[in-house]
Amino acid sequence: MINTIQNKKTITKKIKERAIVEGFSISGIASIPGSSRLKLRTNSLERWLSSNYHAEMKWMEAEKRKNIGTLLKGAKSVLSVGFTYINSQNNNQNNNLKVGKFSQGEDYHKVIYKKLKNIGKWINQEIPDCKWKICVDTAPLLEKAWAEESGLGWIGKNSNLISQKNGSWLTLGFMILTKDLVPDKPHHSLCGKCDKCIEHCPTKAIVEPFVIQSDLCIAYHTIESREKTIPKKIEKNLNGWVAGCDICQDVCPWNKAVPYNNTFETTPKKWINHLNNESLNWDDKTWQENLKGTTLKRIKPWMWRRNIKANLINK
Ligand code: B12
Repeated sequence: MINTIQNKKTITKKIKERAIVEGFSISGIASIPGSSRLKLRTNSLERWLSSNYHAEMKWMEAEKRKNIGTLLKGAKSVLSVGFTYINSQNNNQNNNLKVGKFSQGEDYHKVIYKKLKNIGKWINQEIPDCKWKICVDTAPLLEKAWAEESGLGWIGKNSNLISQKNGSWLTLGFMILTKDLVPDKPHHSLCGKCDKCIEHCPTKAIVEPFVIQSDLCIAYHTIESREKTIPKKIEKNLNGWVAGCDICQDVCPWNKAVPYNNTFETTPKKWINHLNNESLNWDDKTWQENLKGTTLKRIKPWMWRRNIKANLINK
């Protein structure tokens, strides 16, 4: 019995260490089905959906999102990882047109997937009877809630997962496992009385602490919305944002002195720091070439033109 517990502890530690070796800045483990906190977060999702805060993102309604067990038969644990994307070459200060820092380098979906796959290969050797499944953003999973449950950090008032050491400049990745592992303790919130994110959001998209109304969020309108035009009340507050928005994270005190991850994966594509109105003349082929390898591919050339024009109207 003691041997089994010891073995479980050792393998848990090794998996988390592998994640750091692969280049993640944080890693943690949660047990499925999770604590009562996870039930609360799932209720929050229900409330969010019934308030229509997902706007046109109908895919957010997938029932599976409420039950991680449906993603892998026999799932017992989750490995959660955070990939730091902030790079000392990110420059949104003096730019005419701005792009969210999470999307300035290599496509984080691919970067995280590749690293997790390496961990998977290692698991195949070490625990051959363990099945695993990788989820990065696109699977119906309440990612921030599971990251919080795994002890990576807490869900901040801006609704992003914040780590005490690494702030919120993290994209998240998950590996669901059929192996029973030792869970980490969920992190408690350290936002305290700070409301900077709520106060600084120019479109008042944080309608109450922790809750984003997507159709008020600049990130939603510039990345997700397929509407032909951007609503006037958003348009006049764009202030240069053409793809995503970092305001609620830029003002967060937990992001003030966090370590950079200056790797090729996070280095901004050259064109991003020089993006200006001339890009309106780029044809679709030029856009495709520039967007290659980045997560910005999701934004179609016509949407870039829509977003840039919307910025110009208020110049
Ligand atoms: C839909 C979506 C969006 C939408 C909606 C945003 C949102 N907050 O839901 C839009 C397009 C607006 C968006 C924007 C961005 N996104 Co986004 N998005 C997602 C996605 C696909 C689902 C999020 C979700 O489940 N929303 C549903 C609602 C119910 O969840 P929620 O806001 O997280 O609500 C939680 C809190 O309210 C909390 N809660 C409720 N009550 C209480 C009370 C207390 C006390 C506490 C502590 C918490 C709490 O519980 C809820 C459920 O977990 C995830 C990937 C995934 N599969 O999870 C990425 C994800 C959240 N996005 C991400 C990123 C990077 C962004 C942007 C920063 C990009 C940018 N620079 O523009 C912005 C940030 C905007 C913001 N402040 O949220 C990262 C966030 C990483 C991190 N550190 O947290 C994720 C995790 C993708 C990834 N794999 O890395 N996104």
